[in-house]
Amino acid sequence: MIEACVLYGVPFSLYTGKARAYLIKQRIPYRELVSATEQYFNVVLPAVHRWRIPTIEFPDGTFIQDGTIIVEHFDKQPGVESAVPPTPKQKVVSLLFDLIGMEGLLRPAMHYRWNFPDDNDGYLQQSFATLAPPGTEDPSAVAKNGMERMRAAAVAFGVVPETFAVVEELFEELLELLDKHFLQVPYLLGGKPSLGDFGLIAPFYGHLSRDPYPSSMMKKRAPRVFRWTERMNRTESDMGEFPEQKEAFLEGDDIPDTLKAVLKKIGEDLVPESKAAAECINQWLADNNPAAGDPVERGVGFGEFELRGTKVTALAQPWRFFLLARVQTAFNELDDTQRQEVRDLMKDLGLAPLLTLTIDRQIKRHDHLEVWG
Ligand SMILES: N[C@@H](CCC(=O)N[C@@H](CS)C(=O)NCC(=O)O)C(=O)O
Repeated sequence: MIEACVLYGVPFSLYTGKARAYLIKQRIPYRELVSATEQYFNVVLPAVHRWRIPTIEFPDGTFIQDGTIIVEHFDKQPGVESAVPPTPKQKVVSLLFDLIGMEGLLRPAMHYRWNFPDDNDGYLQQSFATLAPPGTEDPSAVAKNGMERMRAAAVAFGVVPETFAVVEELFEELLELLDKHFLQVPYLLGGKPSLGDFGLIAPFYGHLSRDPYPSSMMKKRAPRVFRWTERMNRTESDMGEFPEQKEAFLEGDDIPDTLKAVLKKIGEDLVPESKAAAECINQWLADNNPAAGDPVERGVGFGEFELRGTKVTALAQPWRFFLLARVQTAFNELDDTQRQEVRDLMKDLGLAPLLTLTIDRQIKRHDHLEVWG
């Protein structure tokens, strides 16, 4: 039995959505608190060095900051059934969806939050005011500052008026394909959530299913995707629409055609952006040659790529390659026959470049921070 921990996070946070869904689905006892508490500022922050959510505080006074590391920690505990599928294709696809959720859908998540102010801003103001530290005289001023910062972040991720049309076009197509998939199965890979579901829920819960504009759009255009976002936040399997479905991953290492279509669509954006980011980060590494142990910044310049004829300029985030390296490690650990099967699948989906794309230095974690290896 795992003793209850505290999850510092807020409902509207993208990354918290992954850790929360994992804790709920795995029935790990936890209590969620906003990070605007005396305890967070006086005890947690000095230990983890930066204000970030999600952060876990264990009863013994230790911490984990970062949703991916949180999930990895719990997923290895005795008595917890791992969310990583055991079979080759499902394992790689699951890790890929984790990357997609953490990095690949930031543009739509930010666009639909920040560029529909008439629908969203009142709601976001009350949400961001909950981040005000204890004793703040004017929480609405804290909200305003936080919102301005995040609106600027949306621009850094490549959401500018010139790209609105292509971001919307791709997202609408993705919603339609996901809706078709969730007509067939309740979770990405069958009757229980995999690591990929936990990654994908991050943009889909905190932003896209809750903020008024995209929430209404999702309910109208892709009601089954909305149902999956509900399902991912309930302890039971919540798949009454699928009375015959076993609580298990699909048999035979199957990747259904409906999911292949989703991955192909996402690849249109994920592959060129990852290539552009790798090029930019490698140039930065050559120019700056950070010492081993130096902190890794969230972004180190901007990658440029084309999406359906539109130029996109987006922050090159090294963390993307920490996540991609996990996909590649899982692939490299397979035997020759399995590797060939996965390679064929990835080729078919237009995602093969992701199996070999790397940056020139490793990213490690030390004392809660990302550092250059
Ligand atoms: N890689 C981290 C990213 C966490 C993150 O950026 N969280 C946002 C809130 S959704 C945050 O704390 N932003 C504050 C900041 O970066 O200053 C994870 O996966 O947990």
